[in-house]
Order: sequence, then C-alpha cells, then structure tokens
Amino acid sequence: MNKIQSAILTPEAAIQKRNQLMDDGFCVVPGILQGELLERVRSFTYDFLNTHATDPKHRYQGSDFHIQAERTWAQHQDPSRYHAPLVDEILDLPEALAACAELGLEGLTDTGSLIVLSKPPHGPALYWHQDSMDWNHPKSSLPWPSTLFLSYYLVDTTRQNGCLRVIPGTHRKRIDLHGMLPDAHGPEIQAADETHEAFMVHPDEIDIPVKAGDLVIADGRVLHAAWPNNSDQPRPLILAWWRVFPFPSVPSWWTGEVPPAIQADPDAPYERTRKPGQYLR
Ligand SMILES: O=C(O)CCC(=O)C(=O)O
Ligand SMILES: [Fe+2]
Repeated sequence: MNKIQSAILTPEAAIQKRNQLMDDGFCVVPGILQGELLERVRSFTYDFLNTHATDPKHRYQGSDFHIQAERTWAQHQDPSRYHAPLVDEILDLPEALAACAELGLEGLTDTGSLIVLSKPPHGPALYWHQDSMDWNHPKSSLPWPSTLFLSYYLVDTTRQNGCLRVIPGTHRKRIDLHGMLPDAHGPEIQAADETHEAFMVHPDEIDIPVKAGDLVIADGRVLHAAWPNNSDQPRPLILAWWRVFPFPSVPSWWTGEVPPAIQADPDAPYERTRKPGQYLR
C-alpha cells in the first residue's frame, strides 16, 4: 500500500516559497532527502566518484556524470551515460513531489536522469552562469519557470566548502554580468582561468548554504555560481532537470494578467540557445 504523504509545508510557507521562486528564481525546502535514502544516495555517489575519473574540462563543476533512471535506460541506452535504479527512486521521491505540488508546480515532468556533480576538497569555484537553452522561445519571458533544477547537496554547505550563490531576480531581469558571460559549460568558459569576470564577486549575490538533503529548487534562467571548496572533504550534489508549466499552460493559481507571450504558436520550431536575447529584459 502506498504511504499517505502528509503535508511538507504549511500553506503559508508553500506560498512564501512559491513567491520566492517567482521573484528571486529559487527556493529551498528543508529536510526532503533523509535517513536511509540519504545514506544510500551518499554511498552511491561517493562510490561512483571514487571509481570514475573526472574530465579536467569539468574542473569548475567538479564533475558532470549523467546517470539515467532505469526506466529510461530500458527505452534509450545512451553510451555516454550511466544508469541506476536509485535514480528512479530519487526522481519519484514522494516527499519531493509532495513539496512541489504544495508549491503549485504544475505539469512537472522529469527528464529521466540526474547529474552527479562533485566538488573535490580544495576544488575551484564554479563560474557564474545560467543553464537555460530556451532563450529563443517566448516562454523565456514568462514570470513562471518552464525548466527547473532540483538539487540535493549531500553534505551541509557553507561558504567555506563551496555553497551555491545566486543573484536573485536575474531569471527575468538582465544585469551587467549577463553581457560578460560565455555560454554555460561550453569550451570558452572551460578554458578560462579564475581571473575571468565569470568568477567575480557580484554586489547583488547571496549565499545559499543548506543542510544535506534540503531540496533546492531553482529556475534554469537564474544566474548562479558556487564558492571554492576550501575544506578537506568533498562537497557532492545530485541535480535533476525538470520541465514545468508546459507551454502554453498558465499556472492555475495565477491571478495577474496573462502575458501576451502565451499566444505564441506552441508548435513553432525554435533553435536552442544559451544566450539570452529579446526575452530577457
Ligand atoms: O555546484 C553547484 O553548486 C551548482 C552546479 C551547477 O549549477 C551546474 O553544474 O550547472
Ligand atoms: Fe547550473
């Protein structure tokens, strides 16, 4: 019998977090991955990282291993990827899905895999970037997200061991930094050294320190980075991409004016690009 999932957040907290996701581009739901499952995810991740060499081009991300859920592996075996049943468990985690439902994240669909990102002891900072590839699509101008990353850090994070940093609001508002950044995770930034502007300390940035197993939910459009790991311990995380509010749907809870961008032809083809254009004001 399925376990009945009780509420994760009070209704007030759920609205506060949803507003934060809309306004700032991220929010954190504490204590979602816990206990025995957190232990298993930790040992899976440490074993994986101990047995797979990281490519030096991923030194700023620490690593970039894509691990498919068993259910997608059965349909599509991509030789550049790995697979594990634990991925299905993480993507289906009832507490995470319940928290997202309480936030009102409608039409949420996983992409069938997750990414193991390490940050080894004394690993470098991660450069400023945003991960959206949909900047040619009018949905990129909408106040609500179309792509989210959901991550769990597997150790408590602080500025000392390389916590996440965010510049709130940059999922919808262009700032000076946007003009200085190469495409996320591309050859240009991978070849850069840490004097590049993408490693700057920005006056509007904030730290997002979390406890191991907290669920970090972020809009794929928001500018984010991570501090260097100045500790003697690794700072791994697992990150999964999700689609939400499939275009041209409007959140059921939306009370504002419906933006005209929603009228665009949902079937019109568009070229993927990581460069924000006319849809970022
Ligand atoms: O290392 C982190 O904290 C974030 C990783 C990230 O944003 C990325 O790899 O795109
Ligand atoms: Fe990222």
